[in-house]
Amino acid sequence: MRFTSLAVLAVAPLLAAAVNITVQVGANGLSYTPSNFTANVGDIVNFVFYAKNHTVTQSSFAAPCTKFVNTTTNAVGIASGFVPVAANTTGPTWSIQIATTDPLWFYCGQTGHCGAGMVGAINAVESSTKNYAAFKAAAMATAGGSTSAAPGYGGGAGSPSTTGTGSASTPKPSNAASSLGAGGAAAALTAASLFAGLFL
Ligand SMILES: *[C@@H]1O[C@H](CO)[C@@H](O)[C@H](O)[C@H]1NC(C)=O
Ligand SMILES: *[C@@H]1O[C@H](CO)[C@@H](O)[C@H](O)[C@H]1NC(C)=O
Ligand SMILES: *[C@@H]1O[C@H](CO)[C@@H](O)[C@H](O)[C@H]1NC(C)=O
Ligand SMILES: *[C@@H]1O[C@H](CO)[C@@H](O)[C@H](O)[C@H]1NC(C)=O
Ligand SMILES: *[C@@H]1O[C@H](CO)[C@@H](O)[C@H](O)[C@H]1NC(C)=O
Ligand SMILES: [Cu+2]
Repeated sequence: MRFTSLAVLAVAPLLAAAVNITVQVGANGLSYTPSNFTANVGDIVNFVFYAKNHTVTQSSFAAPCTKFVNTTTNAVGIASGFVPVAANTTGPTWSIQIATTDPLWFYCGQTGHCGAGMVGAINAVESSTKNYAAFKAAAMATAGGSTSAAPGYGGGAGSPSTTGTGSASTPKPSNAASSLGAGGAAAALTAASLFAGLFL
């Protein structure tokens, strides 16, 4: 019994309390602020959208400006869809919950923004060749991010800035992170509730 108690005590400090992390989208030009940070499993990342018409779309290190799709499972990455926000105003918040500490790469799907360096990474490993600086450099080496205009899922009816309604055909997010909620349409609806709450 004593052993069991000690084991629990030894593990407990590893279970850091989940925290909220705020990322400003487009508050400082074509960039995320912060754009390169760590997060623990369970943490919530709140993306606050600023003026213009940006996205947060998951990609991969290999293809920084292309929407991530797992070719084995067909699961797609996280994607906010386009979020138009009027000049000098602050738009809605879109949230994800971190599900693993694997690196999560993302970019803005608006034409030209990824190629201008509007990318971000969560839990990129600095000592790896696949670090944030290398990712951003690769993004900026793409042809102006021109392959990136397609919105991720949620870009249409799921856009948080308009109706906020989830699409029934919303694909399941990859396991790197999840929109708040259980995934799939349920996640979209949960996100919709969050957005509705912010607007009303
Ligand atoms: C953390 O973010 C979630 C989702 O945006 C929000 O519901 C919650 O109130 C936030 N918690 C704190 C302590 O700010
Ligand atoms: C695709 O999904 C499978 C099954 O969940 C997983 O093992 C694999 O690592 C995923 N591939 C990528 C590139 O994330
Ligand atoms: C936001 O950008 C997308 C992609 O360029 C475009 O289809 C959409 O009409 C834009 N929304 C607004 C309100 O400008
Ligand atoms: C936004 O604010 C800037 C600086 O205060 C101002 O020059 C600009 O006219 C404003 N734009 C709009 C659309 O209100
Ligand atoms: C990215 O963040 C890591 C810490 O998480 C830091 O060591 C590294 O210098 C950052 N890289 C850039 C290019 O800002
Ligand atoms: Cu953008």
